[in-house]
Amino acid sequence: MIIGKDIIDQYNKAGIENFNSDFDFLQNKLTRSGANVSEIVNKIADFQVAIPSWALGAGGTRFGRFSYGGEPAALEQKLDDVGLLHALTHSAGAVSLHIPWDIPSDVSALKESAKSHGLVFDAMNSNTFQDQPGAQKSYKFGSLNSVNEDSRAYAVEHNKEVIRIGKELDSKSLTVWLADGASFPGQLNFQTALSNTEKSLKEIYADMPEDWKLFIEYKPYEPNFYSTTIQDWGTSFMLANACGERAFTLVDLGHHLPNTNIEQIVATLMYKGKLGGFHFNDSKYGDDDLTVGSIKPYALFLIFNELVYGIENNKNNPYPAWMIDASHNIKDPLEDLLQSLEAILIAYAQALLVDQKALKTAQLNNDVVGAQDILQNTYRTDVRPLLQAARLQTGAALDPIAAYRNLKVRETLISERGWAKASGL
Ligand SMILES: [Mn+2]
Repeated sequence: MIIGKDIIDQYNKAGIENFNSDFDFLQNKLTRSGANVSEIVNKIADFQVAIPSWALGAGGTRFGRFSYGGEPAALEQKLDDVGLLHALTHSAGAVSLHIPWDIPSDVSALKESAKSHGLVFDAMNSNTFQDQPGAQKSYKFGSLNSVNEDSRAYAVEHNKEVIRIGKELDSKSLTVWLADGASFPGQLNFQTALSNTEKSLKEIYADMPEDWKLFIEYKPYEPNFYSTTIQDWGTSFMLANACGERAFTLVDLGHHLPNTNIEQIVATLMYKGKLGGFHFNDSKYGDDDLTVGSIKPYALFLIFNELVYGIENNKNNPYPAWMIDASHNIKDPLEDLLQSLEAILIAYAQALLVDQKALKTAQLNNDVVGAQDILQNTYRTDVRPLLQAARLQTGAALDPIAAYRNLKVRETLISERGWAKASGL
């Protein structure tokens, strides 16, 4: 299924009058307070978030998985789904592949398909957290950190293969997330595990083309429940520094213990020019991978406030690679991703509206009440008409979820692909 611009334009007609009235109201209000509304709308229109190939079908838990009708069965269909999201929002202009789940059989055909949807290939993801059918070495007791030299070499070689495939697709970065760790005290020597990981990552880093970046993700626990070798931002930061200047830390919102101050981690990493990538999701308890902004929207805003500050003030930090890393267990995966994109852009728009000059003055005067008011007044502004203006400008849908339902996208996918999940997710 392909949603053409003419269909979206036609659909938008019904909502244009309400939009104009909502936008005029907000524009007047924001202009009065000194905001440059058209500049902000342009920034929202430019903001692109990568969709990972594994988020397009129903996820699951360790207890089970409930399939969703019309799920993509092959890589080409996954690209088509991201294309649908991009047509509706014009903010999902990149796809992030996972090897070996997404090994392309025909690279040039895949690149052609991506181009037709207006998509680029973002960071490549390696997988050393499970053994593949026919694997010659096992990762059961670790991959890059393994005490077994053969398993380490096997895992390093896999990452090199991911780089090779990524090069063919014009990707420019590799994300490494490791499940490596221990489930019981005494199982691993912490220092040996860390040293092996560092050596392995340096080998992978040395294999990357000059214009590639390495993103090192961290996570405190799960699947190992006693220790994880790259457990926190500090360990990732240390390893990135050990690898070199094109290695960076990647922050995944769900990879923190409860109540961690993630906005402060973001600020610290950007201050040192080491925040490379960012994975969006939300959680109540652990790495729940829920829809972005569904549980802690204010925390998301505070994080974006630091991201925007860092983008504007820390020129030593590269522009971060954005990706949604969520799992949809009961919702329509595409509707869930549309909700996540909306939440991301709302937080981004609000962060762009923070009066940084007034905030700095309040901070210099130790005006605690004033500083809090500046942030909360912005957070309490309904910025959705700005998102709609950006979408109208780029030919996307005024209300992507309503358009998705109105155009019967899921029903069409089910009729095209059927109910049964074939493979590949
Ligand atoms: Mn992640």
